[in-house]
Amino acid sequence: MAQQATNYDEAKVPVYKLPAILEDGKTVNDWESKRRAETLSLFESEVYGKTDLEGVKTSFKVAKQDNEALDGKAIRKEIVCTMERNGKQHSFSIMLFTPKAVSKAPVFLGLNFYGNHTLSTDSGISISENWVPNKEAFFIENNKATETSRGVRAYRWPIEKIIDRGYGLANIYCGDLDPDFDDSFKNGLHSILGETSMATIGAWAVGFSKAMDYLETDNDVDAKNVAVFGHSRLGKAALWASAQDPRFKMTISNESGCGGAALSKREYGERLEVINTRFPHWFATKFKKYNSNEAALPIDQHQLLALIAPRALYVGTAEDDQWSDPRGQYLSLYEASKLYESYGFKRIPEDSPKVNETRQIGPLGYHERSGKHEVMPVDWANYLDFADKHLK
Ligand code: GTR
Repeated sequence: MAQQATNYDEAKVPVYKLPAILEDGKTVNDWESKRRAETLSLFESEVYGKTDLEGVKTSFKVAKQDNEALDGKAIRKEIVCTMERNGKQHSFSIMLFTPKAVSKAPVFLGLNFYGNHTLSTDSGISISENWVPNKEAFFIENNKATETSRGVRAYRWPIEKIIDRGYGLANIYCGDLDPDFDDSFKNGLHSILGETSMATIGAWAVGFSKAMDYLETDNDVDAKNVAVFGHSRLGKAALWASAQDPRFKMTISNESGCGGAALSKREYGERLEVINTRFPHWFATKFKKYNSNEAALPIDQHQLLALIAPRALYVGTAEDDQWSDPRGQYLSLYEASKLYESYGFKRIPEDSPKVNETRQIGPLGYHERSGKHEVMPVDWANYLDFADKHLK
């Protein structure tokens, strides 16, 4: 299939028309009574597929607990979540650290790329037996995680800092929910579901909500103050989870880009044809209909952000990650801020802030830091400051 050249030139962004989040003259009441549900169902049918867990029974079991984790500062639990339907089961683990200094802690809930054990060198953390990508061959062998990979992603998750600031951290390995390869939806959560339009990002989003079901039962957690966090493809999943599940008080999208926070109709950086070809399992089959035809989309990603209103929402981007279109992610947030305005908050300015300048206005946050596609300490510094305002 011939593919278009990637556009990184602002002057070559086509003239595009974004569907209105809310028609002129309509109110928050119109949004909440009608337009919100219409918008959600468009994302289900055109983009991510529908989350249909009809007939699924879910149970949780605390399988491991260490009350002296992180040199005695934290409690670490491993919770096994089992989902069952028509006699078939699928299980995944939730890793949870909570600070002992706080009786009920607000929590950051995230998904990770290579296993919960990659977040810390703590040898008590179980290593997933499931398929792991071989991409980082130095710590993955034959698609299996091994002891050598303990802590390899700790730099992306400053657990001690999070705990010291009074927050908990919960995490799930995304491959325990649904493996990140095109398996015609046979594995992971799909293995217990019948015919479904839900794709892999949809299955990852389910993980966030199932973890929330558990957090609501944990006495060490303040489940009214949970932030979802995801980087890149997992940022797309975090946004979709929060759009569907209003229990999340705060949402952080770190460089989620195409199919996440970025506007598709700008056709800047990653395009739908590219993402749908390289990752045919991420989105609903119907999304492919818009390959090289973003103009025909009846919705765009600013409406995904609008589904999170009026809750706290932070979009982090990076200057060297033009593939994910930082400007398109900011404009998406700007458009969504018009709905926040209807809720009585301030609309954010249309111009992006300067690189490395943090913009936090009411429930909306944004930065474009210098550097590449990554999760950096400065990203977390901003997210923690934002959380101090919205989760405490
Ligand atoms: C890229 C993909 C992006 C982003 C990224 C990631 O290959 O094109 O949309 O999801 O992967 O997840 O790191």
